[in-house]
Amino acid sequence: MYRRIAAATVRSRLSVLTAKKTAKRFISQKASGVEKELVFPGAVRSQFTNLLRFYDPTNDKSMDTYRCVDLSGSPIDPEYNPADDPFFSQEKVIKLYKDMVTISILDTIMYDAQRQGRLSFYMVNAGEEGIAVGSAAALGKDDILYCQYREAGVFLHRGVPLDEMMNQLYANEADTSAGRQMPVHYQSIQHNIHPISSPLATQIPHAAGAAYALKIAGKEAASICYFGEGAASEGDFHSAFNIASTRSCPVVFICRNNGYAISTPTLEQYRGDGIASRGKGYGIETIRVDGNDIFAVYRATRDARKIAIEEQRPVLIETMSYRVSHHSTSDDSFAYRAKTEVEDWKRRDNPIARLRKWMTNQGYWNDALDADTRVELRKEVLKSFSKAEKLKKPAISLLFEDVYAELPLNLKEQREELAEILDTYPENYPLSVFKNGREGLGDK
Ligand SMILES: Cc1ncc(C[n+]2csc(CCOP(=O)(O)OP(=O)(O)O)c2C)c(N)n1
Ligand SMILES: [Mg+2]
Repeated sequence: MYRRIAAATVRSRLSVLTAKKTAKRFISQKASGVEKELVFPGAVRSQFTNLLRFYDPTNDKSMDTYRCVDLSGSPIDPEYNPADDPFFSQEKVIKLYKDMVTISILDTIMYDAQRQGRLSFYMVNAGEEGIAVGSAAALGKDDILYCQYREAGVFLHRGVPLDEMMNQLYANEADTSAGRQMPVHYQSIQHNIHPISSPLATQIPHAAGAAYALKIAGKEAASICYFGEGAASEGDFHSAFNIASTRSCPVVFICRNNGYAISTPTLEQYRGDGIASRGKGYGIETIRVDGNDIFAVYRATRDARKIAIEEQRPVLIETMSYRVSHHSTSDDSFAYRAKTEVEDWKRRDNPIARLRKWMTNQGYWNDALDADTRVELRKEVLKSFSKAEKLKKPAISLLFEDVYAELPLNLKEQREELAEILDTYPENYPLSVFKNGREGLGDK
């Protein structure tokens, strides 16, 4: 059962840990007698050998990939059957399924809308809906979340309204990021999800730092960090993993390994055993799971979160998937991968089809229900879409606000200059699309 730990217990445990560490540090500096070997402080568990052998990691067995439901939707874990897990009531499973389907419908509509020039950019989640929704289902409301950009399901499942996501995509006057971010850079203060940041991997050290803060404050919550396997090539990944490990930070790292970093396939990104082997390298407990199996993702995240909070240390989950879509609307992936490769994946397996098979086996679902549900969800997405599209763009004054408490001289000058240009050439600037039009900038 889940062990609850009070803030005071965490704090006292931390001070004991610090005291023990200090004591240990002194002992390891001392010789422990002539008859005993000295232990090198840099590898205290290493044994001496008289054989000169280079360690070759390519001889290691690759880390297993955990799944509890197979391609046909049948349970295969002798120790765990989702049908017996009280968490997966019929109602709950249908909610998980609907969230995944909603994201996939959102993807289709927004991808096409971008192609029609109605928004500037979009990134689809196809093939990775199970990772986002399944992991989000295992999190607590006080957990602090950091996403990359292909985790729309996390936002939706955590309760961020579709309207709010759509407002962000349209960068309209109701957008919580005030129209200052690219589309798909969602955020939600209310749901403890930090804004998505375009420069890759910046969220990883942030998440490690937030976890350290949670530890110091003795909070019963974890920091949760999503990133792609490509982002794991950044220096930020390595510094974050090392600080999280050495400071024992309660953070769950969730890597989505979808086989590509834009056009670079994983075969060209690394030679090791995926990203999981790096967790091992940093002394972080690690599991690799099948990202198409929402139950496996949920279960791994639930257990990882428990370890992070109860044992106050980081955990890595490498979720395996395949990026079915182009990287973004700015990419044409058929320039670097075969269409047949993508078609094969689409046909063989995906998280939505897998859960649907399981639900059908359970008698929870059938084709008619599925068709009706999809029609309903499509209507909901389209309703949000047309509401967001009708709203105006944010007021122009927001170009200058929210950075300094008081506008510095150089920005005041730029603002005056902009006002002058807008007033001189009104025919070239259709200000009616912005909230309060020209008035939205204020006086010169
Ligand atoms: C610092 C930085 N370098 C490069 C980019 C350009 N870029 C955006 S996404 C991406 C690939 C990331 O791949 P991965 O982390 O595997 O995520 P995926 O797109 O596969 O979900 C790159 C190189 C960037 N945004 N930031
Ligand atoms: Mg990737």
